[in-house]
Amino acid sequence: LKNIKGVIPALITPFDEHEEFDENRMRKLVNHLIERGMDGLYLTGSTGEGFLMTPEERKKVVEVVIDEVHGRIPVIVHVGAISTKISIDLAKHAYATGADAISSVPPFYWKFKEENIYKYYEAVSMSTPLPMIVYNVPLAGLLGFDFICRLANIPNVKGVKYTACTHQDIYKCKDKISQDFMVYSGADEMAVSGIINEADGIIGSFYSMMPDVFKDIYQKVKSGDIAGAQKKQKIAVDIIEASLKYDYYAVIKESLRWMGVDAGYVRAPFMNLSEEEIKKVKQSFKEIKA
Ligand code: HMN
Repeated sequence: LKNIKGVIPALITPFDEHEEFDENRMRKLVNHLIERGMDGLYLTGSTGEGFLMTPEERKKVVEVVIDEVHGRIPVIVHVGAISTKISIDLAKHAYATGADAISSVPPFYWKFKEENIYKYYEAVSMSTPLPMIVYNVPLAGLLGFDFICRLANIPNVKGVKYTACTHQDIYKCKDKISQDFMVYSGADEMAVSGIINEADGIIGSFYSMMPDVFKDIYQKVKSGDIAGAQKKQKIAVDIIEASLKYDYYAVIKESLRWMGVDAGYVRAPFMNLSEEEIKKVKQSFKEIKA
């Protein structure tokens, strides 16, 4: 995992007007993000609407992206599902297709006990030689610092995607587990904080929409220009908060369209923006002061 650092968009999945995966739009988006200097891609996670797709559809997305990336940047495949069996199948497929790493949310919905979650990560991680990035995200149930340290004992668990707000645990993971244990900060609103707290990279939804802004933020923090980074972060927060009023994967897709990259539509139950909403979003973005 040590070569996977920097700004990593959690890739949206473009669907067409009939909610079918749109391979051509995906290929164009991938090239756009590589041209903007993105350091890796994170596929079929929450942002990729992974839980709304069948395993076969998820596999197709992975195949198309890995083919289009063609080794230019690392690809992390989110293989999380509630069923260990499905996740293992997705993990094996990711490995066979040429992914650089896998990642997974813990099994969710039934509020599984720590032991179930440990066994899940152990089985999925050990089903391929790929490094596994465990995922600490409020939506799926937070893992907690001590449990992350325990999961790090599983040989292939090499990092964590950290979307909780307790950012002190980012550097604590590195200090307690190992400096080689990779931590990716997952809250886009707190990218500066994540990097200051020693995250190796940032993985998030809005990096597809604002790749240049976050690349600049990342480089500024790394070079010690915290004030400059924070100035940009504040603008990004305003844009993110304006987007969160809607189904924001739809806002990301819509705004990519304004920028000349047609990223398609969302899949129900997410909702695309109405004409009226598009006007409102554009207006609220215009009102944000740089
Ligand atoms: C993924 O799994 O696709 C994302 O990487 C998750 C990512 O951390 C995002 N979190 C969620 O979607 C819950 C953030 O980028 C988030 O969208 C952003 O911080 C806005 O709140």
